[in-house]
Amino acid sequence: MSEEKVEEKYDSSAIQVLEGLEAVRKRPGMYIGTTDVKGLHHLVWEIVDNAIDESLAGFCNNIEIIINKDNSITVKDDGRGIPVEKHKKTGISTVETVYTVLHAGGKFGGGGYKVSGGLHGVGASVVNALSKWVEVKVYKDSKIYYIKFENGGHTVEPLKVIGECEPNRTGTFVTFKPDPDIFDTDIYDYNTLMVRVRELAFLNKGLRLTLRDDRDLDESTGETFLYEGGISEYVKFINQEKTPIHEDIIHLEGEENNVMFEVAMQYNTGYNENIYSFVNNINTHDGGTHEEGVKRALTRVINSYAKKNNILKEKDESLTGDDVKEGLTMIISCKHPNPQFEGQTKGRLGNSEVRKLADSIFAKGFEKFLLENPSEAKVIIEKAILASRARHAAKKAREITRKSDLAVSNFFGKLSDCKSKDPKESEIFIVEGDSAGGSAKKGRDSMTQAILPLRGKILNVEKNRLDRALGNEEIRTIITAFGTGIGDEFDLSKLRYDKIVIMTDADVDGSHIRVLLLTLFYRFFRPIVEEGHVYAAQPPLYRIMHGKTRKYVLNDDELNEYLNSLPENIRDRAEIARMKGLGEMDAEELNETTMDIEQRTLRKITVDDLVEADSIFQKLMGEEVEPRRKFIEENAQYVENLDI
Ligand code: 28F
Repeated sequence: MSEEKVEEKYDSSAIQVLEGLEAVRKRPGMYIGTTDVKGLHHLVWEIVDNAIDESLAGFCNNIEIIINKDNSITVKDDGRGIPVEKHKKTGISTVETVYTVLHAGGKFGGGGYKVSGGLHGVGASVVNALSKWVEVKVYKDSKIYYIKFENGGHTVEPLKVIGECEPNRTGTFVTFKPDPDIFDTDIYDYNTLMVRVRELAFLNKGLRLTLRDDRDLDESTGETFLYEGGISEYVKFINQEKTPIHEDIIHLEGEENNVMFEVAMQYNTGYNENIYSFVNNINTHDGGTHEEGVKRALTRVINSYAKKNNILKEKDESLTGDDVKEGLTMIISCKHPNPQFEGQTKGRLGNSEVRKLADSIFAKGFEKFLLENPSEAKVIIEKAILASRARHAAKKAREITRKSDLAVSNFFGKLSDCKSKDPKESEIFIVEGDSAGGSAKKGRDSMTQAILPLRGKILNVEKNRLDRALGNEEIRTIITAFGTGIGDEFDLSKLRYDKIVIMTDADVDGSHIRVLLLTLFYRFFRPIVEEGHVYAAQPPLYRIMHGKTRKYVLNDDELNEYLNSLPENIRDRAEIARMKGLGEMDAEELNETTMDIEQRTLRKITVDDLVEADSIFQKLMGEEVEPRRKFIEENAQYVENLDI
């Protein structure tokens, strides 16, 4: 093609490039979901996914992620290196094409959710569009190539060779700085990155992932994750604070019409199911056909094995899906060339053909395991039978609860309900003890604020099944007050309050009650937490008096900030009192500091990372005392700092 031809071609595609990236800057949410802290972290995953794709292709074994001092991010891989020769369609190098031409397969764009697994560089141009600058280095053919983009993807340093490297050294290094004009925050959170990097290591066995934080002035911190055992090690990790009921982690895998399918599972003595499923490393929080196929097969295989081996009598009722999932930790990982994601957050796999495929691969493998391990099979089935008996007992207990509590005055004796019957404006404050209950009743707005004083400690539901929980007076009162029912009868639309505020003291005792309540909500009322109805009240820690002014502050930082804001002479005379607890605040103080909608500060409790939250609950509420004692000592105020 003659020079001017290429020239003219380049202009037209150059315009298309800028229009494409401009579109991303105009509506970033279309491509990365949000521009809050979640969107900021999503940029990292777009680049890391491209390195992971190079690993899936079999050419990359190491990926390094570095948080630089300026909160820019560097991602390095030792793959083949993005091709540098001219791209036939665009007339510019492939690496520049990958970073400047918007691909149709973007997230929420054409073709639904971001398709990873082999389609290199899908998200790279989106990251470029939303970055202040991006630098790419490619190591290949004994050379180091370099290209730089600025202000949303403009090429400011065209591709050039900047050095030599050893002939067998290949890879791609990308550094980008998110554009502060696009994102609410540009501060990266190490823990957020760590949890997902660790998960990617579990999901991609044998791939080494290193995360390093160079922002701390004197020393950089970092961790390396490498799991040869893949998702079996993920199950072991989740079960580390639990007590397994069979030694080995069961691992099954299979492939049918180039869909890869893998399951790892292990039962523990607990009562909760921890089942996490993934498609092409994407966490399908809302499940989908892969999960449904496995669960269907699990129930069928366990029932048929139990009947065949006379562990269940013919006349016995079959075990349900819930019975066979009690205490089960399971990771399902599916690799699919053309996944269809459904739902608001694209967290559900929709491909219908996967249901049967998952069912048959799982059933074959699990049947084989049960036949080859009769003693493990017996232990697993007996646990499901116990769960089934508890389910029947819970049903009976619930019947008793419904009849007795609603009628018996003792329930209403406990709850000081609000006058309004409109859930949208109603709030319920759960307080510890009658003294706090007393001042809360006096200090509240009785139109919209209900008070539920807890007299005793509520049961630790982490260590008890639903039927035991229903035997606990305090828990029955909470269930009746919420109005939603519990367990498989739970109905969020019946929730009688928009806000459920845990108002306990900031001391260890108060934190313990808060954790017991959170465990109860997390285990048996999870949608209430997921929908953001649960809050922790933030009672003040200090009262500062000077002249007629009374100022309350939540913590040490606010105390220093307020004192520094006072003129020298007033500051010296100010009287600072540390608040002992809610119980010794009078009604007016409690109202103006902690309850009054205009003045209070509530911390919303969100279940953001199930695995993390689950392991924290395990530490605090599980059987093993050691992890709990250590953890509470370290984090007595943990709920203040942790959005669980
Ligand atoms: C730090 C981020 O982006 N790594 C990548 C490759 C390797 C190839 C490639 C990428 C255009 C669309 C094919 C090399 N040699 N790390 C990364 N490594 N992209 S992105 O190709 C992109 C082409 O698909 C590559 C031979 N084949 C592919």
